Amino acid sequence: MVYTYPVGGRVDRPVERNRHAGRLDMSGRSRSARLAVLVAAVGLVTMVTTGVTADAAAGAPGQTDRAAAAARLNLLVPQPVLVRPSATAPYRITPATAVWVPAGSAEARAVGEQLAGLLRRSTGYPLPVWEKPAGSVAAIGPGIELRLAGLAGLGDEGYQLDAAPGGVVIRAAAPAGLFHGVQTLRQLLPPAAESDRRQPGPWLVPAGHVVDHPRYAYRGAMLDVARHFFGVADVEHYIDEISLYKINYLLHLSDDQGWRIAIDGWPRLASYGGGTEVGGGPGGYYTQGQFRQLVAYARAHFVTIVPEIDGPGHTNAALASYAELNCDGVAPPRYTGIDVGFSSLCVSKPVTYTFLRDVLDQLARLSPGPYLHIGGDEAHSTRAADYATFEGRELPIVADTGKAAMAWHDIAKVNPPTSTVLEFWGTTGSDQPTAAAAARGNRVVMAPANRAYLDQKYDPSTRLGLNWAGYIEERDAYDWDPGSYLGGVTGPSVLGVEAPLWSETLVTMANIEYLAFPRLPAIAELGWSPRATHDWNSFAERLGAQGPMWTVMGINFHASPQVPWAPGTRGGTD
Ligand code: TNX
Repeated sequence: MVYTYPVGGRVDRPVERNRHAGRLDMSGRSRSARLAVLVAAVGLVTMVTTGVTADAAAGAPGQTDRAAAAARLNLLVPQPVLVRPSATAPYRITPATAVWVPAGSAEARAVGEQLAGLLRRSTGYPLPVWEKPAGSVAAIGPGIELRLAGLAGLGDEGYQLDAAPGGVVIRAAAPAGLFHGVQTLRQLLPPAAESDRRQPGPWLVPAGHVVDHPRYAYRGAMLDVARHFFGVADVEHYIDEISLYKINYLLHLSDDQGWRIAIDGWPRLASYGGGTEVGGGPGGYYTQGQFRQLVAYARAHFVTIVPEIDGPGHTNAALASYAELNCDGVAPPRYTGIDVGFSSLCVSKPVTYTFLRDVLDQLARLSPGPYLHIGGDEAHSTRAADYATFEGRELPIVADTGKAAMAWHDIAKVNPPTSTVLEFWGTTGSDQPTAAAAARGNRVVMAPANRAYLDQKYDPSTRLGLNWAGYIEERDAYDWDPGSYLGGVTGPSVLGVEAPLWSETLVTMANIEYLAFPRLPAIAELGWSPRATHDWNSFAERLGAQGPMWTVMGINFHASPQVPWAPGTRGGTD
């Protein structure tokens, strides 16, 4: 197996926290010295593929390790479209393993860098990232190869993963597919691979073939940073966690208790309206630079930020910041409770629409995704006629920005244009206005509150969360079908699913994790996996196998009594 590569081709610099002494650091070497190192590396790789060096260096993996590796192929969440185990030996990551990426795709390279960076921490191996020139052919490996290649019917997010004794190849039509394939690979490795400290291994990837693509294009994990503010680092951490389960959309940015994004021309929205939160804490907001940073971080994890600015209700923070937005010209005090439905923008005032245009224009420019979420829910303080007037003026403002509007399904009653995506948060299987909108052509994201709301308590003993939609244990979160839950909203009318995490009771990242895990992976599986794979017992077993990995990652999760957690699982507390 011979590879060619560009002499002087870029070589990854291991991240600082890598403590491995013998790494291949190519920086500062002459061209010929670099070539020599590369040739030596190929020699090593050749020996590894013939099975010599690795076992001699680190001791051959025992039967238990091999059996555990083989089992992992059947313990993936979300369940892939097709998994075919192979009888051959697993692939073993060794000190000679390289991550190969296609030349000429910065995005694909970044995915390779992420994988290498993650595995360097736990394996201590150098894991250089090398570019493979277009046109070079090889069946498999050596090492782990990310390959951009058209694959019929898998779309941009689909991928194919092949693991054999000589290496692992992940193929996808686009970098998003490579990223999702890498998330699958992470679950194929032992849980210790997720450690941020060097672990003994062995690092076995079970031999087999996986073909995968999502059932739905939209798989959201809305996080409410308004009721309690969460800074950039927390949101990035949540992006790390949700993207492991192939979630691809995020974010709720304003509500009664807080306005969380700086808007040019309306400085008090953030400086005053962002200055508190539920319970009266200090709150906070993102500068536009920080928001750009979040967008970029999300993008690198193939997550799209959908900014939500709720209106005409859920707007007390804006009304408190600017008196002119109120019909009576008087700014209310800021609000730190958890009631809903008491605030409304002033529908009859022109300044309301100047404000909305300024906000939505700026957010549209900051957000590369296709949607702006405009809320529209629980406008109990806005008369029905005013609500229709308001949405009738706001929807064209969104259209002017070049984005499609997304809104809670309450907006269905005003016949929004068919480009408007409705997000269903009801708790019953029928909603006439939403069904009628679907019949007209609107698409719907399913987030039924009694199934998908991550902020609802698991059971009466859960300290965090609310329970207005009921208690939601793991099986409740998993055992429903987004494709048939709501009458008249089936087939192509369903754009996807979302797992909203409202933050009235959430103060810390540990709080977020406790409510999101293990229910977020349930909703993620509903969004990704084919309906034909739906099976509670299978899901519960596969979910149970995530426990040791979450334990290694330090995720503070609810060890649901409904799930057979694998040995090595340590649940968290709320
Ligand atoms: C309802 S349903 C809300 C949120 C609350 C949540 C609490 C919907 C679109 N809005 O404003 O935070 O309940 O569970």
